[in-house]
Amino acid sequence: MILLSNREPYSHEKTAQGIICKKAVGGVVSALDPLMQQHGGTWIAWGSGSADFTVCNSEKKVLVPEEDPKYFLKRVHLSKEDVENYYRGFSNRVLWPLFHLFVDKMYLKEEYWDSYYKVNKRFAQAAIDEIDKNHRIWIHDYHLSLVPRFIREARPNAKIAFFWHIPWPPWEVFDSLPQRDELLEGMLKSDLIGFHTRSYVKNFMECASKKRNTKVNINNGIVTNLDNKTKIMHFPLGICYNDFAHSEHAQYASKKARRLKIIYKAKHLILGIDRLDYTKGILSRLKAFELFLEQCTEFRENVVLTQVVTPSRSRIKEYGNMKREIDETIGQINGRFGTEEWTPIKYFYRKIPQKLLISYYKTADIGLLTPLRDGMNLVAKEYIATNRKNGVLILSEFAGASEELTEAIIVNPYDIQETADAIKKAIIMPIKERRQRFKAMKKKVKQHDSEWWINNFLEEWEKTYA
Ligand code: GDG
Repeated sequence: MILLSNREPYSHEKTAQGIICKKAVGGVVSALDPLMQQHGGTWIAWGSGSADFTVCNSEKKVLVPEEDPKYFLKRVHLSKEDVENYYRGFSNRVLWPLFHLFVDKMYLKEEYWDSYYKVNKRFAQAAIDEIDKNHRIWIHDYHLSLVPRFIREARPNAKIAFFWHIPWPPWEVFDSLPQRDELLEGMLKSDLIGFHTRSYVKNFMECASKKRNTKVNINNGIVTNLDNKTKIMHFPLGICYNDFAHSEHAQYASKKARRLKIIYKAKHLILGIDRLDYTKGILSRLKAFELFLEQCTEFRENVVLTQVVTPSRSRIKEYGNMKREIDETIGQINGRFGTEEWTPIKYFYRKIPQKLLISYYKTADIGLLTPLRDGMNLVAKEYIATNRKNGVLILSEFAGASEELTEAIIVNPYDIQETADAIKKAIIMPIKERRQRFKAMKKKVKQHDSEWWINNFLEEWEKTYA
């Protein structure tokens, strides 16, 4: 297997104690690292750690995991300009907003596209240098949409698949991208393209149908672009269920969870965990919580919202502004409703350790995850896998996960009143109903875990060559 993604699964960092190897956290690495460890091969990614190239050999490769090496991590070097233009620019200021339907946040600049094109070529070359006829090449996410094309040009018979982790928008939105043709052309050199949900598949097919020299067959999910046939399917990404339900931190987490409940003096603990991003709907959620406190006076002093915001992309201006707005809104709400004994919102702006994350998942009575748009939202699945209290999930209808987790209380996150009502509904929900909904969701999260996702994807990929 040759796997390509922008972010690397392990980074090497210079510290006062010497060079240390850090594993990246997050759903994608948790799903794909075991696959690579099992099959071996090469994972190609941006070498972003401060000591990444110090530990690599002359081919920019290092064996990972450090303690029990199983596969090669091959690093692609990005200059400061590449990071600014390919990563922060085209990937995160053009594709990210547009594909999450925030068209007016899209910021176009010529250097962005030039750099995206060049860096995609560099990633492709790093793969081309490795390929032999038995290899499978699996490319991940919106940073690398042109890579299939560059690889196909050099290796016409290569076996190439792509997985797109963010939403795919309807044609009327995709249409606004000046490089829409290049993007489709790049991706359609894959044999298989996967998305999280049926609706993203439908949108993609519609966009492909507008392209010249392209035929779309809705019935069998095949798009034919010139000589190339690509199968388009949905594969909802699952989590590594056991890492959450039977976590190695279980003992610590149970103890901590009990303490959290006492420290917070909360009869009802609500949890929100998000990367700092306008797509995650943090501000609308805070406004909904404020409205709930305003209208449902009987629950004041009994409810605490714990909101963890993980720093992300802080060097992009909008993100810095949004952080300030979140800080201010939380200050206002706590100032308005808080008492000597009770703070309505406990707010953490940092990445919390995994064992604390598990403690919160375990003990929260309500998971409040209301992104304005989200490819999947793995936090929702992690909460259900870990929770021990028949927790109620309030989930945005615009998160990919809502296609599967239909027993959640599904809300339109733009509708502040509906979200406030959902908080009340979750608090007063009879235990029997909580149990039923929770059990049904847990079953799905357990069955459709990351291993199921990978096997399903690999099987369908194999079928494309039958
Ligand atoms: C993209 C798409 C799609 C978060 N804060 C902490 C922490 N996390 C971990 C969670 C979870 C992951 O990060 C976040 O995953 P999400 O899926 O919720 O969101 P994105 O990062 O935006 O991911 C998304 C995903 O790709 C996969 O395809 O679902 O739609 O946007 O695993 O646990 N982990 C720790 N501390 C934190 O503070 N330890």
